[in-house]
Amino acid sequence: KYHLSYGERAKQHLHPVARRLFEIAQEKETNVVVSADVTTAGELLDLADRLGPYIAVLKTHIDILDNFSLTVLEDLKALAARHNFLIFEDRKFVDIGNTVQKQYHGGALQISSWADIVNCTMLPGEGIVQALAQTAEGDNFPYKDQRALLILATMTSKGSLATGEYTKLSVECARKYNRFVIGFVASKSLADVETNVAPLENEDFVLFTTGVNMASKGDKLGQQYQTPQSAVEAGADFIIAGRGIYAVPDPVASAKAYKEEGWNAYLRRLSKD
Ligand code: UP6
Repeated sequence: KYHLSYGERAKQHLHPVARRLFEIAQEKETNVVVSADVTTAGELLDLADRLGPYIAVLKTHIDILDNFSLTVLEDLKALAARHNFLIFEDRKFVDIGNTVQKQYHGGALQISSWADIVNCTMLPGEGIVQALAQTAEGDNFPYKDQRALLILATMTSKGSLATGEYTKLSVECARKYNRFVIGFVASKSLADVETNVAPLENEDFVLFTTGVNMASKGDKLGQQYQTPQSAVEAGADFIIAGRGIYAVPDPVASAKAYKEEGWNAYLRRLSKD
């Protein structure tokens, strides 16, 4: 679907969360996701408020907050509503079905109550997706149709084992559970991955790409970066940047720069196909 605009994809998509995501991207003219990996509630809310106008999604690791409390999430939700962005908790669920259901819905972090989008790894096999989908599609789930899952299909860290069979199972499970799974986190398009599950009719999975940085090639702990432009050229619909945006003297200026590069690359992709 790379030849379609976000607005067109918003109209056609069957999943309400994907529709909202594309609508936001189109309206705000941004495909930027900021990975707000700061460790205090104050910094997180401050970033959300200042960067909110320039992003489509705010990605959190809520368990890295030193001073976590559930009230932070009320404030975060209010900022998401004010600035019109979605919240993606980068929880990377990785356990048996019975456990991830409890980690997702309820628990200390109440993730299902505030995160529009969550993600999981495929290491445990199909059951993890089945379990999360079962929770989200259950009759008693209060946020029905307002929640979505991304599958972590590849990783950006050096020596990652999220390749081959792992990535193949990611695509297969996205197809099998497409009422909850809206896409992937991966470094490039997965359109060429050979699978044993045929593509769906009008399939339109959303691709989020992490490891995006305009000024660095990587860090000392194995992270590997590409630029917003190369990510979009490789198939990213949304570019996720953390330190490139928040760990610089002027995060607002940086968010604007990523927005511009990401959006221009998207426009070029549209005009090419
Ligand atoms: N992330 C990756 N690579 C992956 C999956 N997730 O970097 O394969 C996440 C990290 C971090 C963010 O957990 O929150 O994306 C990247 O941050 P950075 O831009 O500061 O490197």
